[in-house]
Amino acid sequence: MNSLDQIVSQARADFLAAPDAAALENAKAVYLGKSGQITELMKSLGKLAPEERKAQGAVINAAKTQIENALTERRDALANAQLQARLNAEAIDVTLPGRGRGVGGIHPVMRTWQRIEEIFRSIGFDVADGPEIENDWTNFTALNSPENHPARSMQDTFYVDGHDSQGNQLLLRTHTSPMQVRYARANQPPIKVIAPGRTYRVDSDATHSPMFHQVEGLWIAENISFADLKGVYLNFVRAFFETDDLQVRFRPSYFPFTEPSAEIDIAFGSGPLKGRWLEVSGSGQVHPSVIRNMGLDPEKYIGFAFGSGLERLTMLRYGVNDLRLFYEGDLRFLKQFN
Ligand code: 2NL
Repeated sequence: MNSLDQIVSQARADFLAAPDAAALENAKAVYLGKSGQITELMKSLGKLAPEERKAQGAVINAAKTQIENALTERRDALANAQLQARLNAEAIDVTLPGRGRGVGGIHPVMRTWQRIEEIFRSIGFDVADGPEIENDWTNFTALNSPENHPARSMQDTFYVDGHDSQGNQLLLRTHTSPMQVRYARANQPPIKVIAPGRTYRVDSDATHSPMFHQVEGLWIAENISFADLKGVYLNFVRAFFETDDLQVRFRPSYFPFTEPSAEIDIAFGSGPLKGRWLEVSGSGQVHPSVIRNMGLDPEKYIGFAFGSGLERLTMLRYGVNDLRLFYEGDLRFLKQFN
């Protein structure tokens, strides 16, 4: 074997031994680089006689081509091996079922909210929606809550820094009644409206959450009586709990914004809660001062109102025994309602 053949076969061996692209380029330099063996042989051609130079040049060129081919071959092999390794590492089992996209659901309290709107709309009530950041006049004063009432204390109500354009202190509404006041001031009687929504109180334990939901109802007209409130509420609870086997009872109570006032209790005729009186709402005839704060004449108009907690209604309807379950976002709980 002449020395050129040796160079070619050594180059082949070196290229094959190169484990990666960088090593291969280093190996290439030994033969084809600026002072590589083939390059040096080419340079030495200049010292030969023209005849010899031509013959020798052709032989060196042939060797160079062989080395270049071996280099290309090894480059392709290394690139293929690298691609194959990546494909193996990132292997995807296309036969696996897709992960899918979880289907959202409606929160049980929101479900109650929607059902209540539907039921009251069906008997001619409008649905009113308004600000959760209220002012103390609309939330308290207009509703006959005296300046020194404990509900107005820093301990019971979330106050917001700042005042509205009338100079009234801002706060998070403690009930949805202020929306009823707004609605009554903006509409002419007869008024039939419910105001469902989020409300806030400084209260947090097993049966109280600082944020909870209420629905209040208001009916103002010239000739209505407590019997109308009773009829509306009975119709509501029978529709809401999907049973006529249910009794309603009004028990005397006190609220600053109603006089007289009553708690509304219900009792199911069957089921796990059968025969137990359950408190579901406060209610009453709207206090004359409150009617006046709505811009109406209490000698002409009479109003009836009620207020119920959406969490409470939801717990009774579905048999949920802990209020906190509504706020934990635990899918094992929430999934049961969808
Ligand atoms: C409760 C008590 C009640 C009302 C809410 C009301 C609204 C206006 C005027 C008069 Cl604008 N009253 N709402 C009346 C009586 C009771 O709710 O503790 N609910 C859970």
